[in-house]
Amino acid sequence: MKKITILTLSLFVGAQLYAGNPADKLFKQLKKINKKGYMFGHQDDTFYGPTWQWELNRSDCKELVGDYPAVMGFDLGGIEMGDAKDLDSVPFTRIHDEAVAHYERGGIITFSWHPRNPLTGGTAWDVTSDLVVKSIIKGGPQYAKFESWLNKVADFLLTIKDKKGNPIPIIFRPWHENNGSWFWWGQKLCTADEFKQLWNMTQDHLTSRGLTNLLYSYSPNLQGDWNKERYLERYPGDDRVAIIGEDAYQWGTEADFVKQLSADLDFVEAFSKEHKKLFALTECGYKNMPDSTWWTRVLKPMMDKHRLLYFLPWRNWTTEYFGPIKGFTGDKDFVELYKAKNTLFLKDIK
Ligand code: BMA
Repeated sequence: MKKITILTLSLFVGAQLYAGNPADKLFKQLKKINKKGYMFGHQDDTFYGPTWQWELNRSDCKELVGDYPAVMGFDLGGIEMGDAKDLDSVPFTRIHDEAVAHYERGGIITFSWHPRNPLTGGTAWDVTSDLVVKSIIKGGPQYAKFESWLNKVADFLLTIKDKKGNPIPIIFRPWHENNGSWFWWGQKLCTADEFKQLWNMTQDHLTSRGLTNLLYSYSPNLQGDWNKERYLERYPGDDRVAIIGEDAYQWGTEADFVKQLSADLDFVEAFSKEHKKLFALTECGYKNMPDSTWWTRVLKPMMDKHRLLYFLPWRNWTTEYFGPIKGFTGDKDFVELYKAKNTLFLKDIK
């Protein structure tokens, strides 16, 4: 009897492992891809560029190099309000369709979330109160309201399915840039404990809604002087994170950017190795590209020195663009980056 039970149990466990949940499968796929090099990703790639908006079947990346980004980024900001469009005016129906289409063509999908401020009603950047996180975690007056927001996120993410109705694996990176203090969940706006409660509550709630297809990325901002103690202060934990992300823009001088990003990449690479995670530049760029050689002269050499999973320049909007665009400064340089063996676009990961 005992033997039969053990046999049945091990067959069951074996079948579970074999089936694997979608997030585990994606992690394995990413590890394999990472052996070949690092992927190019782009936010809102197929929705608009500085010279066009909302047309179907367009992509600044494809128009420049003849291939789609391997990774496509989308944002959920506004879904919590029941809005039809995200904070950047992209209809959620379009986000849904494009996420599914990118998965069906063999690509990787990532979602960020710039939710409104649940206490003041302002935007994600409303940092007028340092009581926001405290107000939405257990025991807080906005707890029920925030749970209803998480339910709206879950409702939407649960619709991201393939043709057969199976959930599509997604890299989800909530509460990003939390070492800065420009979002209501930032460093000076909540304690480390409150931040971790927020992370856990988000993750546990989405899991309880059946979202086992999310691979979580913890994505602080460029710091320049990480050390273990500082990094671990708000790190949600090895059991809660699969990808160590970093958002890194060149806002100031090139020398400062290179110094800070080189130091951070060294740190996150070592940290990822020790904690068995992958790591990526989950947002990056140089606003409105003023430099014709930045991609291959500044960014690429730093990325080449590390086992990076992907880099994802932010959106190409009219007033602020971060990705490559045909006819714009840096386009020829980006083609050189594209041609390199270790830079991976959609066709390279299929
Ligand atoms: C920021 C800017 C904003 C945008 C937000 C969410 O970095 O690009 O204009 O609304 O990201 O995409």
